[in-house]
Amino acid sequence: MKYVTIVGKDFEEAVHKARENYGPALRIHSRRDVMVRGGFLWMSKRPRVEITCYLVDPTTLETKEKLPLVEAESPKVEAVVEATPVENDVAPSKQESLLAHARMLLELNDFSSDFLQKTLDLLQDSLEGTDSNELSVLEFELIVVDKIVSLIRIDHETQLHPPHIFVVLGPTGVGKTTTLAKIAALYGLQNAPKYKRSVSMITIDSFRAGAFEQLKAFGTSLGIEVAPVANEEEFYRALTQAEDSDLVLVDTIGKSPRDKDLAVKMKTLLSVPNSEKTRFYLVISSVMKAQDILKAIDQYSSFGISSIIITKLDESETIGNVLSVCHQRELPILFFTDGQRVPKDIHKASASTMLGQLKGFSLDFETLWTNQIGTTLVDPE
Ligand SMILES: Nc1nc2c(ncn2[C@@H]2O[C@H](COP(=O)(O)OP(=O)(O)OP(=O)(O)O)[C@@H](O)[C@H]2O)c(=O)[nH]1
Ligand SMILES: [Mg+2]
Repeated sequence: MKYVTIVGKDFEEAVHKARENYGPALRIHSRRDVMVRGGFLWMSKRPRVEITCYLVDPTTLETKEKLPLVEAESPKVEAVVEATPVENDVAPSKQESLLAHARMLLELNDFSSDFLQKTLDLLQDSLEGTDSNELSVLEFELIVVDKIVSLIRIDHETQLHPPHIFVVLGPTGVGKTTTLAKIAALYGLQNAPKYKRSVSMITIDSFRAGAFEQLKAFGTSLGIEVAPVANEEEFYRALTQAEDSDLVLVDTIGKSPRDKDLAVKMKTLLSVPNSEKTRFYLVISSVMKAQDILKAIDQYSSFGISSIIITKLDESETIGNVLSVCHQRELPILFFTDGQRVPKDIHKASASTMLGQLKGFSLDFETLWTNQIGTTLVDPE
C-alpha cells in the first residue's frame, strides 16, 4: 500500500491538498501537529498539521467514486523538525482506517470533541458487528450520517402544530425579526389548508428606533397585522385582539439579557401571555462560537426554551459547532435559515437540511434524500 504524508497550515488545508492530489482513492490514516521551518533563511519555525494517508486500489472503489489514480507527483512536504518519524510500514486495519476517515469528517465539520467521541463510540459498536472489509467508503459514510442524525433531535411537533403564542428570543442581531417574518409567511401563506394558519404579529421591541418599522414593513408585504407593545397593558390588549388568530408571533428585544433592567422588563412582559398557550424559541446564528451559543442558552433558559432556530447557514462554513451544542443541551432544532430573503430563506429542520450542510463526504446527499423527504410543510415561493 502506498503511503504519503502531507503538511498543511491546519487540518482542513492538509485534507484539501491531499484530496486535490489523490482524489477519492485517498484514506487518512493519522494526523499530528508538527513544527516546520520557514520564513527568511528558514530561520523561523511554524506550527503545522501533518496527515498521513494511504491510497487504496482504485479497482476496489465503487463506480461512482472511481477516478483514475494518477501517480501524482509527491506533494510538497516542508522540512519537518522536532517530530518523530511516521511508522509507514504498519498498515492500519480496515476498521481503523474507517474510523480515521470518520474522525476526519467530523473534525472537518467542526463537531465538538465530545460529539466526535460519542459518534466514534457508536461507529465502533456498529463496526464490531460487521465485517469492515466488506464495507465500501460510501456505505460507511451512510453509517456515519446515521449516527450524527441519531444524536440530533428535530422539533417536528412545533413544525406541524405551532403553539398559539410563539415567542422568539435571542442575542442581538442573530435574525429574530427576519426569521419571525419568514415563519409568518411559512404558515400564513401556506397553500396546503392542513398547515395554513391565520397569523398575527406582536413586537415588544417597540421602543428601539426603527425596530417596529422593520417588522411592520415585513407585515405589510405579507398582509399581516403587526402590533407594537410597550407595557403589560398594551400586551394584554394586543393579545386579546389577536385571540382569533391561530398563530401569534411575538418578536422580542434584541439586546443582551446581561443588561439587567432590560432582562427584568422582558421577563415581566413575557409573563403576560397565557403560559399554557405560549412556547419560547431561541434564535442563534450558526456563525456564533460554541461558547457564545452555550452562554445564550444559559441566559434565556429561565424562559424554558422549546427548541432552537439556527440562522445564517449561508454565512457559516460548518455547522458541527451548533449541532454539537444542541446535542449537549438536549435541545431540538426547529428551523434553519440561510439568507436574508423573506420568505424564501427558511427551511424546517430535518435530517436532509442538516446533512446538506455537511462537507467533505463522498456521499451525494441530494440524491440520497430525494426520495425520502416526506415534505409536510410546503415552503412558500
Ligand atoms: N445572511 C443572512 N443574513 C440574515 C439571516 N437572517 C437574518 N439575516 C440578517 O441579519 C441582520 C439582522 O437581522 P434581524 O432580523 O434584524 O436580527 P434581530 O435578531 O432581530 O436583531 P435585533 O432585533 O437588533 O437584535 C439583517 O441584516 C438580516 O437581513 C440569514 O439567515 N442569513
Ligand atoms: Mg429584531
